[in-house]
Amino acid sequence: MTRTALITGATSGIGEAVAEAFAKEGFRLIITGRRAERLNLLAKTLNDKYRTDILPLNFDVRELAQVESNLANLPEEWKKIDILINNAGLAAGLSPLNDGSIDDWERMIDTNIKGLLYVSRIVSNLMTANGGGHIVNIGSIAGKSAYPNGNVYCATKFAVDALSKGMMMDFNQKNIKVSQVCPGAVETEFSIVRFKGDEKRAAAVYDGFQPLSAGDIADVILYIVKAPAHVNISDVVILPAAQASATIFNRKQS
Ligand code: NDP
Ligand code: 8X3
Repeated sequence: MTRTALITGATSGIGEAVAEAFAKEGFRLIITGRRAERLNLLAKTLNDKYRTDILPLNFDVRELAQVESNLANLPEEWKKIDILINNAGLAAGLSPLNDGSIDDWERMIDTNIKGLLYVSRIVSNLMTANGGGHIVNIGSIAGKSAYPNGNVYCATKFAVDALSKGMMMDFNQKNIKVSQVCPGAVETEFSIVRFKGDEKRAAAVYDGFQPLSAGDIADVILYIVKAPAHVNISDVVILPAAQASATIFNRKQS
């Protein structure tokens, strides 16, 4: 039977690559993000290319009222969500805690933790009503090990790690699988967002080694959601071959 997946943050990077991989697989998709133009273009492109039904929902995961009005009132034919990919997220800034921007902290906490919670609460209830489902949270190597100046971003991803474990326990009796995928360095818009549009500083993050692509992460997520019903791949760390920890990279100087 055709499965339906909801992917948050599908307007770029990992979320967009997952949307393409899932559409190619024939899944029906609910895709979300704040940038409406990109979202609608992606929906049209994937629909034209793969002929699968796509519902674009334009909202900010930080705004509870927007999350509720979009997800609690889904059209009847979209209420059976089989897979939720909690992907929307960001890092903002990279500085010692004493120099940190309160606004950056709030953006990260509100998006990466509270947004994931708002979406998961509603969708897990829909899944329960439909007899089960599969939630995949996008954590990070930053949620396994903190690194200098990463303080609040790392804390939000440690929270995702804890929530993934807690959700797996809470949903164990509800036939909802919970998985977490924790990437290392993936070249997306992530660093451009972190450094507030400074493309040179963002590019330097990936200097001298081959980072992961968003497609590499999408491949892993597709594998996880296609595992047999009795199998849950609960926690995956995926790193570039040149990365050995949150801070150790084998960079070749050119
Ligand atoms: P991108 O910046 O390319 O994509 C982030 C996505 O999140 C965009 O689609 C963006 O959409 C969406 N998003 C951000 N804030 C909000 C919000 N408030 N409401 C709704 N959507 C939002 O980065 P990545 O693809 O790399 O990041 C995806 C996830 O992967 C994040 O959770 C990130 O922490 C995680 N990750 C990334 C790694 C990397 O190295 N790139 C490594 C490990 C984890 P829009 O702006 O349109 O709202
Ligand atoms: C993104 C990876 O190491 O830049 O979560 O924090 S890192």
